[in-house]
Amino acid sequence: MSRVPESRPHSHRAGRKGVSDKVEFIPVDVMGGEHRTPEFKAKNPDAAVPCLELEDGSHIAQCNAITEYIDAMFDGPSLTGVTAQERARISMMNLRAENGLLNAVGTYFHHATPGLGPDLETYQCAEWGNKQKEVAENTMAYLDSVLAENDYLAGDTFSVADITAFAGLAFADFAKVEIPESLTNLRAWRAKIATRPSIAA
Ligand SMILES: N[C@@H](CCC(=O)N[C@@H](CS)C(=O)NCC(=O)O)C(=O)O
Repeated sequence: MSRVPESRPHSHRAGRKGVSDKVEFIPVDVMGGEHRTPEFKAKNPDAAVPCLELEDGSHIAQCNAITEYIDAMFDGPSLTGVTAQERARISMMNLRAENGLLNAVGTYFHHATPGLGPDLETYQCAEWGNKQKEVAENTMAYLDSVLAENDYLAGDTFSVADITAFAGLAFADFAKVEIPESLTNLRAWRAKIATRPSIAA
C-alpha cells in the first residue's frame, strides 16, 4: 500500500514522475492473505494491491486510477497522454496489456496453479485458467508485433501502457508463463525498460 499527502499526489508511476519520495511504501503480505482481512478491505474492497492512502484518510485503488491521480497532481512527463489522440491510444494499449497480459496471467495463476494456496484459492477452474494462459501468450505475440513498429507500446513515448505490460511480464515470470525466444522485439523492449531509473529502483 502507499500513502501520500492529499495535496500532492506509487511504484513505477511515482518514479517516472519523480515523486517517489513523496510516497511512503507499505508492504502488504499478499501470499499470507493480508489483503483479504477486514482491515484491508475497509481500505480497498477489491481486496488487492496497490492501494493509495491519501492524507485525508481516503483511498484510491486500481492501478489506472492511481496513475490518473499522480498524472493530474504533479507536473512532469505525462504517463497517460496530453492530446485526445495520445490519451485514447495510450488508454487502448494499456487496456490491451492489462486485460490480455496482466489479468490473463493472474487468472492463470489463481485457477490453473496452486496460486495463493488452498486456504485462499477457494474456487478454481483450471480450464478457464489455462485458456487465459493462451490469451497471455497471444497478447505477448501481439505486443511483439506492435514493438516491431514502435519504440514503446503506444508510440514513440514511454507511457502507462509500458508500465502495465512490464508488470504483466514480471507476473508472467512469477507464474512461470514463458516469453517465447522468438519474440525478440518484446524481449529487447523489456531489457530497455528494465534500465529506466524508475523501474531499476
Ligand atoms: N485491477 C486491479 C488488479 C489488482 C491486483 O490483481 N493485484 C494483485 C497483486 S498485483 C493482488 O492483489 N492479488 C491478490 C489476489 O488476487 O487475491 C488494479 O489495477 O489494481
